[in-house]
Amino acid sequence: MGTVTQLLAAIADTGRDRRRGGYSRAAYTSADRELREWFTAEAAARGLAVETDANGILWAWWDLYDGGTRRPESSRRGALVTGSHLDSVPGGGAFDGPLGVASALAAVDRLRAREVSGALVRNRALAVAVFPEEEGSRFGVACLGSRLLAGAIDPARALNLRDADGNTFADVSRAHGLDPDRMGLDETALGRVGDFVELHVEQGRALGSPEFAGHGEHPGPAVAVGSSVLGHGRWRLTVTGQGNHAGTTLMEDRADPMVAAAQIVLAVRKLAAAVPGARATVGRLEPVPGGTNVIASRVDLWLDVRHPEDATVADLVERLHGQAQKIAAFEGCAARLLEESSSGTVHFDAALARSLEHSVRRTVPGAPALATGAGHDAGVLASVVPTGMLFVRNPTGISHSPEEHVEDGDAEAGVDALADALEDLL
Ligand code: HGY
Ligand code: MN
Ligand code: MN
Ligand code: MN
Repeated sequence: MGTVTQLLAAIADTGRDRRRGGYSRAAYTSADRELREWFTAEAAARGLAVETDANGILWAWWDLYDGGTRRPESSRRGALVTGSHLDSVPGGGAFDGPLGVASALAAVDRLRAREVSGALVRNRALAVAVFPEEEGSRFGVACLGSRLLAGAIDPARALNLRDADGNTFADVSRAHGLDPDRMGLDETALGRVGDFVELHVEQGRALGSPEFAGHGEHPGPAVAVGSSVLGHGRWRLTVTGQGNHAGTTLMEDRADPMVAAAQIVLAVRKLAAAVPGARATVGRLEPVPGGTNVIASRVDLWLDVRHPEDATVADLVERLHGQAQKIAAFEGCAARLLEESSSGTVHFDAALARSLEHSVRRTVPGAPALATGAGHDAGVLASVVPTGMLFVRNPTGISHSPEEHVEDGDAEAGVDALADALEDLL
């Protein structure tokens, strides 16, 4: 069966991005298919029944048995579910997503051994779930799979989302054997989720020791219990100007959207820095047509804004939009804002979070509560089912980067904590 480190080693070459470094594992690409095959094989090796639902979510079922007979599918109602995602951001790290999936498989190993020894008698089935397009790196909306499952996005809107090559989510889903007409709120699948627990690599510095800030054993607890997910949203800002020739167009004759965009990026930092707790990022900027000797006709910028208060996110975006329009007008351009996706701050189910804290603290004394600045499928599911999260130390404190890291010992501590938390809930 293998440790979580060995499980992750098996996919260490899948989706490597030679140009950016790290991994680029977008949904429904060849890398994603390889990861799904890896997961399906590992789940089958554990006797888990793997199914893909209408929204493309993988469910690996550890059903209840009466003697040697598997109980009917109706016994899956109200099951305990754990899992995460396998897709990545462009040039992402090895742990964001896969650590939660591999830890869930390793935790099932521990629990199956406890059941065989008679130490564990389960009252409900358990499933390991893998949600597609959590990063939203291909179709622009984060947690697309869990949002469809929970009815948190209009399926018609989701199906019309396009990737950078213009492929619609509907066409790509169809090419992967899904039926777009069946996508959306799935009461049957949701009815099977009694509680959901996601283990995830910590993506900031909360568990690492700043003075170390790097590989190696850090003092203090290696596992934290999630308390909330920061509200966040994504907007696409389009700045249009006058495309032209870089050599024949005098400087005073230009309406250059790239010049406007540069000032807008600076305005984003200035405005967000003045709001305590706010985070705003322009991580992606695309000039069109993008020629070295061409003044761009248009520049698209993608804005990621987060804050514990949803009203503050909305206010910050409104002010950014106003600023962008002023800057664009000054440069003879125009700016337009389109929302991609947003979800409010999520506080986890207190009862479940308390029970997770209780069991994690047995395994990891002093495990703190952690308000994560990163979005997660658990943040979406928390609106429809009792949900909790566990976080495992990332000593570099860096994520969405090849520098993201988890020490082997901490990864094992994460599996121990997850197995204990799940056992308490089974
Ligand atoms: O963007 C996020 O916070 C998450 O990693 N999808
Ligand atoms: Mn991520
Ligand atoms: Mn993630
Ligand atoms: Mn290391």
